[in-house]
Amino acid sequence: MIVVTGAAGEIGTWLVPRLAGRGLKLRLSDRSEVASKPKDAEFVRADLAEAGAVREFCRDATAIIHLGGIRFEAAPEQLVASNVLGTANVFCAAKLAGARVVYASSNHVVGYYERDQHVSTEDPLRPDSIYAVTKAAGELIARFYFDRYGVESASIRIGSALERPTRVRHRHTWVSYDDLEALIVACLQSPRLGCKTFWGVSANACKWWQDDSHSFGFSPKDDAEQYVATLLPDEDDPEVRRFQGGEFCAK
Ligand code: NAI
Ligand code: 15L
Repeated sequence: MIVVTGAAGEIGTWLVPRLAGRGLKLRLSDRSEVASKPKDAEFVRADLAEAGAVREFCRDATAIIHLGGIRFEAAPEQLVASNVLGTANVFCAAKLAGARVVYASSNHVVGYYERDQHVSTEDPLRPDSIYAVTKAAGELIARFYFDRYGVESASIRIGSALERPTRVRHRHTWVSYDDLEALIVACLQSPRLGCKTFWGVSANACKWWQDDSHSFGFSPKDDAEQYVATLLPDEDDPEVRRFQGGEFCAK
Protein backbone atom coordinates (compact mmCIF):
# COMPACT_ATOMS: atom_id res chain seq x y z
CA MET A 1 0.00 0.00 0.00
CA ILE A 2 1.36 3.41 -0.96
CA VAL A 3 0.03 6.34 1.04
CA VAL A 4 -0.04 9.81 -0.54
CA THR A 5 -0.50 12.72 1.87
CA GLY A 6 -1.60 16.10 0.54
CA ALA A 7 -3.34 14.21 -2.25
CA ALA A 8 -5.90 16.98 -2.84
CA GLY A 9 -3.19 19.51 -3.66
CA GLU A 10 -1.71 20.63 -6.94
CA ILE A 11 0.99 17.96 -7.22
CA GLY A 12 -1.23 15.20 -5.82
CA THR A 13 -3.91 16.01 -8.39
CA TRP A 14 -1.67 15.20 -11.37
CA LEU A 15 0.60 12.64 -9.70
CA VAL A 16 -2.04 10.31 -8.28
CA PRO A 17 -3.59 9.29 -11.64
CA ARG A 18 -0.08 8.63 -12.98
CA LEU A 19 0.75 6.40 -9.99
CA ALA A 20 -2.58 4.60 -10.33
CA GLY A 21 -1.80 4.08 -14.03
CA ARG A 22 1.33 2.21 -12.95
CA GLY A 23 -0.89 -0.25 -11.08
CA LEU A 24 0.12 0.94 -7.59
CA LYS A 25 -2.31 0.36 -4.71
CA LEU A 26 -2.98 3.79 -3.23
CA ARG A 27 -4.44 5.32 -0.10
CA LEU A 28 -4.86 9.08 -0.39
CA SER A 29 -5.12 11.49 2.50
CA ASP A 30 -5.69 15.20 2.92
CA ARG A 31 -7.62 17.53 5.21
CA SER A 32 -9.53 18.68 2.11
CA GLU A 33 -11.59 16.45 -0.14
CA VAL A 34 -9.89 15.21 -3.30
CA ALA A 35 -11.59 16.44 -6.48
CA SER A 36 -11.49 12.94 -7.92
CA LYS A 37 -9.79 9.68 -7.12
CA PRO A 38 -8.82 6.62 -9.12
CA LYS A 39 -11.40 3.82 -8.95
CA ASP A 40 -9.40 1.51 -6.69
CA ALA A 41 -7.83 4.13 -4.44
CA GLU A 42 -8.99 4.81 -0.87
CA PHE A 43 -9.34 8.30 0.59
CA VAL A 44 -9.02 9.20 4.28
CA ARG A 45 -9.72 12.74 5.39
CA ALA A 46 -7.36 13.63 8.22
CA ASP A 47 -5.21 16.38 9.67
CA LEU A 48 -1.48 15.64 9.64
CA ALA A 49 -1.15 17.28 13.04
CA GLU A 50 -3.19 14.45 14.61
CA ALA A 51 -0.75 11.65 15.35
CA GLY A 52 -3.34 8.92 15.86
CA ALA A 53 -5.07 9.64 12.56
CA VAL A 54 -1.75 9.60 10.67
CA ARG A 55 -0.73 6.34 12.35
CA GLU A 56 -4.06 4.81 11.33
CA PHE A 57 -4.01 5.76 7.65
CA CYS A 58 -0.34 4.67 7.36
CA ARG A 59 -0.78 1.39 9.27
CA ASP A 60 -0.02 -0.99 6.35
CA ALA A 61 2.01 1.38 4.16
CA THR A 62 5.14 0.17 2.38
CA ALA A 63 5.86 3.74 1.25
CA ILE A 64 4.51 7.19 2.05
CA ILE A 65 4.71 9.98 -0.52
CA HIS A 66 4.48 12.93 1.83
CA LEU A 67 3.18 15.94 -0.10
CA GLY A 68 0.90 17.31 2.64
CA GLY A 69 1.71 20.67 4.14
CA ILE A 70 1.41 24.41 3.71
CA ARG A 71 3.38 25.47 0.65
CA PHE A 72 3.71 29.21 1.15
CA GLU A 73 4.59 31.70 3.88
CA ALA A 74 1.97 31.70 6.65
CA ALA A 75 1.60 32.18 10.38
CA PRO A 76 4.37 30.24 12.17
CA GLU A 77 1.94 28.24 14.31
CA GLN A 78 0.13 27.01 11.21
CA LEU A 79 3.37 26.16 9.41
CA VAL A 80 4.72 24.33 12.44
CA ALA A 81 1.50 22.34 12.90
CA SER A 82 1.20 21.19 9.28
CA ASN A 83 4.82 21.00 8.18
CA VAL A 84 6.83 20.14 11.30
CA LEU A 85 4.40 18.28 13.55
CA GLY A 86 2.73 16.77 10.47
CA THR A 87 6.07 15.51 9.11
CA ALA A 88 7.14 14.16 12.50
CA ASN A 89 3.84 12.27 12.67
CA VAL A 90 4.40 10.84 9.19
CA PHE A 91 7.90 9.59 10.06
CA CYS A 92 6.69 8.11 13.34
CA ALA A 93 3.94 6.29 11.43
CA ALA A 94 6.50 5.14 8.83
CA LYS A 95 8.62 3.67 11.58
CA LEU A 96 5.68 1.72 12.98
CA ALA A 97 4.62 0.46 9.54
CA GLY A 98 8.16 -0.27 8.29
CA ALA A 99 7.57 2.12 5.36
CA ARG A 100 9.93 4.39 3.45
CA VAL A 101 9.11 8.07 2.98
CA VAL A 102 9.43 10.24 -0.10
CA TYR A 103 9.25 13.71 1.41
CA ALA A 104 8.37 16.84 -0.59
CA SER A 105 10.96 19.33 0.63
CA SER A 106 11.50 22.62 -1.17
CA ASN A 107 14.19 24.54 -3.03
CA HIS A 108 13.43 27.43 -0.63
CA VAL A 109 15.64 25.75 2.00
CA VAL A 110 18.49 27.38 0.02
CA GLY A 111 16.55 30.42 -1.19
CA TYR A 112 19.07 32.93 0.15
CA TYR A 113 21.87 31.81 -2.17
CA GLU A 114 22.41 34.37 -4.90
CA ARG A 115 21.41 33.57 -8.43
CA ASP A 116 24.97 33.27 -9.75
CA GLN A 117 25.83 30.53 -7.23
CA HIS A 118 25.75 26.77 -7.72
CA VAL A 119 24.49 24.86 -4.72
CA SER A 120 24.94 21.19 -3.84
CA THR A 121 23.08 19.12 -1.27
CA GLU A 122 26.25 19.35 0.88
CA ASP A 123 26.08 23.15 1.17
CA PRO A 124 24.65 24.84 4.28
CA LEU A 125 20.93 25.60 4.30
CA ARG A 126 19.92 29.25 3.76
CA PRO A 127 16.13 29.25 4.15
CA ASP A 128 14.29 32.23 2.73
CA SER A 129 11.11 32.08 4.86
CA ILE A 130 9.58 30.46 7.92
CA TYR A 131 7.94 28.14 5.38
CA ALA A 132 11.44 27.10 4.24
CA VAL A 133 12.59 26.68 7.85
CA THR A 134 9.75 24.20 8.39
CA LYS A 135 10.64 22.31 5.18
CA ALA A 136 14.26 22.13 6.38
CA ALA A 137 13.02 20.80 9.72
CA GLY A 138 11.34 18.00 7.75
CA GLU A 139 14.74 17.07 6.27
CA LEU A 140 16.20 16.91 9.78
CA ILE A 141 13.32 14.75 10.95
CA ALA A 142 14.11 12.41 8.02
CA ARG A 143 17.78 12.30 9.07
CA PHE A 144 16.91 11.60 12.70
CA TYR A 145 14.48 8.80 11.86
CA PHE A 146 17.11 7.15 9.66
CA ASP A 147 19.94 7.42 12.18
CA ARG A 148 17.83 6.33 15.14
CA TYR A 149 15.39 3.84 13.59
CA GLY A 150 16.62 3.08 10.05
CA VAL A 151 13.55 4.64 8.39
CA GLU A 152 14.60 5.09 4.75
CA SER A 153 13.68 8.29 2.96
CA ALA A 154 14.37 10.70 0.14
CA SER A 155 13.90 14.41 0.73
CA ILE A 156 13.21 15.91 -2.67
CA ARG A 157 13.85 19.65 -2.76
CA ILE A 158 11.26 20.41 -5.40
CA GLY A 159 11.93 23.40 -7.63
CA SER A 160 8.90 24.76 -9.50
CA ALA A 161 6.59 21.87 -10.40
CA LEU A 162 4.62 23.21 -13.33
CA GLU A 163 3.25 21.87 -16.57
CA ARG A 164 5.38 24.52 -18.29
CA PRO A 165 7.77 27.20 -17.00
CA THR A 166 6.17 30.65 -17.08
CA ARG A 167 8.73 33.08 -15.62
CA VAL A 168 12.45 33.75 -16.08
CA ARG A 169 13.29 32.21 -12.68
CA HIS A 170 11.88 28.91 -13.92
CA ARG A 171 14.79 28.60 -16.38
CA HIS A 172 16.67 27.47 -13.27
CA THR A 173 13.96 25.94 -11.08
CA TRP A 174 11.46 24.18 -13.34
CA VAL A 175 10.66 20.52 -12.84
CA SER A 176 8.33 18.94 -15.36
CA TYR A 177 5.61 16.56 -14.28
CA ASP A 178 7.35 13.70 -16.11
CA ASP A 179 10.68 14.34 -14.41
CA LEU A 180 9.23 14.71 -10.92
CA GLU A 181 7.15 11.56 -11.35
CA ALA A 182 10.25 9.68 -12.56
CA LEU A 183 12.26 10.77 -9.51
CA ILE A 184 9.50 9.83 -7.07
CA VAL A 185 9.06 6.43 -8.72
CA ALA A 186 12.85 5.85 -8.64
CA CYS A 187 12.70 6.52 -4.89
CA LEU A 188 9.86 4.03 -4.49
CA GLN A 189 11.65 1.34 -6.51
CA SER A 190 15.23 1.66 -5.30
CA PRO A 191 16.16 -1.54 -3.43
CA ARG A 192 18.11 0.49 -0.86
CA LEU A 193 17.16 4.12 -0.43
CA GLY A 194 19.08 5.05 2.72
CA CYS A 195 18.61 8.71 3.65
CA LYS A 196 18.93 10.79 0.50
CA THR A 197 18.48 14.42 -0.44
CA PHE A 198 17.78 15.24 -4.07
CA TRP A 199 16.75 18.27 -6.08
CA GLY A 200 13.45 17.91 -7.87
CA VAL A 201 14.55 19.80 -10.96
CA SER A 202 14.53 19.10 -14.68
CA ALA A 203 17.61 18.96 -16.90
CA ASN A 204 17.55 22.74 -17.30
CA ALA A 205 20.63 24.11 -19.05
CA CYS A 206 20.65 26.93 -16.43
CA LYS A 207 19.98 24.89 -13.30
CA TRP A 208 21.61 26.03 -10.05
CA TRP A 209 21.55 22.77 -8.10
CA GLN A 210 23.71 19.64 -8.07
CA ASP A 211 23.16 16.26 -6.46
CA ASP A 212 24.14 12.64 -7.04
CA SER A 213 20.77 11.48 -8.37
CA HIS A 214 22.55 10.40 -11.58
CA SER A 215 24.33 7.65 -9.70
CA PHE A 216 20.94 6.70 -8.27
CA GLY A 217 19.66 6.09 -11.82
CA PHE A 218 17.67 9.32 -12.25
CA SER A 219 18.20 11.29 -15.44
CA PRO A 220 15.70 14.09 -16.02
CA LYS A 221 14.73 14.73 -19.63
CA ASP A 222 13.14 18.19 -19.87
CA ASP A 223 14.75 21.63 -20.18
CA ALA A 224 13.08 24.99 -19.54
CA GLU A 225 15.18 26.57 -22.31
CA GLN A 226 12.72 25.14 -24.78
CA TYR A 227 10.19 27.70 -23.50
CA VAL A 228 12.55 30.65 -23.09
CA ALA A 229 10.84 32.87 -25.65
CA THR A 230 7.52 32.62 -23.76
CA LEU A 231 8.76 33.46 -20.23
CA LEU A 232 7.55 36.53 -18.35
CA PRO A 233 10.14 38.64 -16.51
CA ASP A 234 10.50 38.14 -12.76
CA GLU A 235 8.98 40.70 -10.42
CA ASP A 236 10.84 44.03 -10.64
CA ASP A 237 12.29 43.93 -7.12
CA PRO A 238 16.07 43.80 -6.48
CA GLU A 239 15.77 41.16 -3.73
CA VAL A 240 13.56 38.94 -5.87
CA ARG A 241 16.03 39.14 -8.76
CA ARG A 242 19.10 38.70 -6.58
CA PHE A 243 18.26 35.51 -4.72
CA GLN A 244 17.33 32.01 -5.85
CA GLY A 245 14.19 32.02 -3.73
CA GLY A 246 12.69 34.76 -5.92
CA GLU A 247 9.42 36.11 -4.56
CA PHE A 248 9.98 34.45 -1.20
CA CYS A 249 12.89 36.91 -0.71
CA ALA A 250 10.83 40.08 -1.22
CA LYS A 251 10.93 42.19 1.97
P1 NAI B 1 -0.70 22.26 -2.30
O1 NAI B 1 -0.84 23.36 -1.32
O2 NAI B 1 -1.45 22.38 -3.58
O3 NAI B 1 -1.10 20.88 -1.61
C1 NAI B 1 -0.77 20.57 -0.28
C2 NAI B 1 -1.92 19.81 0.33
O4 NAI B 1 -1.59 19.55 1.70
C3 NAI B 1 -3.25 20.57 0.30
O5 NAI B 1 -4.22 19.80 -0.38
C4 NAI B 1 -3.60 20.76 1.77
O6 NAI B 1 -4.98 20.61 2.04
C5 NAI B 1 -2.79 19.65 2.44
N1 NAI B 1 -2.49 19.98 3.82
C6 NAI B 1 -1.88 21.10 4.30
N2 NAI B 1 -1.82 21.04 5.63
C7 NAI B 1 -2.40 19.86 6.00
C8 NAI B 1 -2.65 19.26 7.26
N3 NAI B 1 -2.30 19.84 8.41
N4 NAI B 1 -3.28 18.07 7.26
C9 NAI B 1 -3.66 17.48 6.11
N5 NAI B 1 -3.47 18.01 4.90
C10 NAI B 1 -2.82 19.19 4.85
O7 NAI B 1 0.85 22.04 -2.57
P2 NAI B 1 1.54 21.29 -3.78
O8 NAI B 1 1.95 22.29 -4.78
O9 NAI B 1 0.74 20.13 -4.20
O10 NAI B 1 2.89 20.81 -3.06
C11 NAI B 1 2.95 19.60 -2.36
C12 NAI B 1 4.17 19.66 -1.46
O11 NAI B 1 5.32 19.91 -2.23
C13 NAI B 1 4.09 20.75 -0.39
O12 NAI B 1 4.53 20.18 0.82
C14 NAI B 1 5.07 21.81 -0.86
O13 NAI B 1 5.72 22.43 0.23
C15 NAI B 1 6.04 20.99 -1.69
N6 NAI B 1 6.60 21.79 -2.78
C16 NAI B 1 5.82 22.11 -3.86
C17 NAI B 1 6.35 22.84 -4.91
C18 NAI B 1 5.57 23.17 -6.14
O14 NAI B 1 6.17 23.67 -7.11
N7 NAI B 1 4.25 22.92 -6.18
C19 NAI B 1 7.76 23.28 -4.88
C20 NAI B 1 8.47 22.90 -3.68
C21 NAI B 1 7.90 22.16 -2.70
C1 15L C 1 7.72 26.10 -3.29
O1 15L C 1 8.27 25.56 -2.33
C2 15L C 1 6.30 26.47 -3.22
O2 15L C 1 5.57 25.54 -2.48
C3 15L C 1 5.68 26.62 -4.60
O3 15L C 1 4.44 27.26 -4.44
C4 15L C 1 6.58 27.44 -5.52
O4 15L C 1 6.75 28.74 -5.01
C5 15L C 1 7.94 26.78 -5.62
O5 15L C 1 8.49 26.49 -4.34
C6 15L C 1 8.94 27.63 -6.40
O6 15L C 1 9.99 27.94 -5.86
O7 15L C 1 8.65 27.97 -7.55
